Amino acid sequence: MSGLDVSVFPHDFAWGAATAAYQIEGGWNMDGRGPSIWDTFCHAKGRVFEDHTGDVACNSYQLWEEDLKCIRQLGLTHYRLSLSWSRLLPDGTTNHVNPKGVAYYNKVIDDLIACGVTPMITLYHMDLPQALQDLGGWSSTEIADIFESYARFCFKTFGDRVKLWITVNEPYVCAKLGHEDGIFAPGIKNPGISVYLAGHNMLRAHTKAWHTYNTHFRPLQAGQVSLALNSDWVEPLDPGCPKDATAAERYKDFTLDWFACPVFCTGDYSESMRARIETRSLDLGYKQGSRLPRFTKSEPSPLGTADFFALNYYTSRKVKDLNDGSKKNELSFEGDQGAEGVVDPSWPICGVHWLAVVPDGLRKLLKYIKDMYTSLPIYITENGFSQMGPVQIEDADRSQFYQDTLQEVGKAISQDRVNVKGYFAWSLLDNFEWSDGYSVRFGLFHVDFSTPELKRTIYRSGPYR
Ligand code: PNW
Repeated sequence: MSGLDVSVFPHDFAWGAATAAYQIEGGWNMDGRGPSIWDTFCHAKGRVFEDHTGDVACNSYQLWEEDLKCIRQLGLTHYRLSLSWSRLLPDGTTNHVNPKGVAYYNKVIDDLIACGVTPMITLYHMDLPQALQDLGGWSSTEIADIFESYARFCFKTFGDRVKLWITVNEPYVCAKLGHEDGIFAPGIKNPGISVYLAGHNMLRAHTKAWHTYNTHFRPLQAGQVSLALNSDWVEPLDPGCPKDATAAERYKDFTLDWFACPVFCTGDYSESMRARIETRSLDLGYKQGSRLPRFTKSEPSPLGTADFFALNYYTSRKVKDLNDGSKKNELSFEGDQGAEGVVDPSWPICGVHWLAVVPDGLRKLLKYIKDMYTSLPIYITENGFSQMGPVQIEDADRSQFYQDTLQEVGKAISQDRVNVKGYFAWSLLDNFEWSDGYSVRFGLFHVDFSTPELKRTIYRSGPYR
């Protein structure tokens, strides 16, 4: 890519692209794969744009070699993919292992390594085995131990070759969109309650998996494990208004800090988040104990359970106070948060409505993470730009986006001294964009979903650096 000064990036910088199993694989019922919550969610009509499903998606289950060609064509050093839990363990437990699932991922990993591409593997990217949802899913206490067994199985099976692991991708999005808003699988709308329970159990699951790796696998395999946290960069809407300033702090409490504080700061949720939820529970007459669960002494602490910081960054927000707004007396996550993130009118929107393009927000967020949370290396595990409407292979705007963004990452490295180790563009391919189906395209490669060949064509922005 022209114009970008790559000399500020370390020579061993990870230049990657990311995908997720349900979004690309298809083969939803092939070779013994069990159903996941996204199969169920999509097959129930009326939940996803035009009832699109991931049944076939990019058919990466059968067309992996095509994906590998794309990865090689871009000259990527790293590829981030996720494992379909129910392809490996159809009922979610290690009681039944699907050998064809194991063989598929073994081939993917071996091919990547043979081509000099380092795999980064996500264990959980939104697609819980349906059999586990039937037992209560992320709302059940038992899920943490079941996840730990799954993680142990994956470390044992693939960890001789895989050295970079993400346990859970975006616990915020899974908890909030899946258990509060109900617009992601499993489609639960139980405002103000399930969201905290699901988030808590994801943290417990992550913690157990990290400890298992640390104790039993790290000595032999010498890899690194983290969880991927999504965050916007946020500032008060009116910096001169104290209410907006407090609201911006609350916004952070309930988004990045919700997960980052337990893992990187204290081993627990922040005092301010806890106090806020407790006060509002009392005020609203909610008497069934704390809506924000507690970590217990009988389990390992989440503190220190990350070997690097994995950040998914897409956009920024200006935050305004909502404390006295319409949600004041509502038992809900947004009521608890008492803050609303708005888009600055000067920010361009790309494709999806929520994605305002703010490259310098990434630089600010990287510095903030270094200052507030950790001096560990940071991988940007997702960042991207979407397209809607007519396909534009000549996507000059997206090329510009990558150039601007990487410029900002370069400044974070050279001027702010943030230890950024890698950048993964979301996504290698146009794919199944959750509730938006195939109407939103994030790929470095276009995929022609109208024909069974699912032909991949490089966008102009594909060679993003
Ligand atoms: C991330 N939102 O999710 C995911 O990790 C990817 O699987 C996904 O394709 C990508 O971002 C692009 O959306 C998000 O509504 C899903 O704000 C939804 C939101 C943000 C991130």
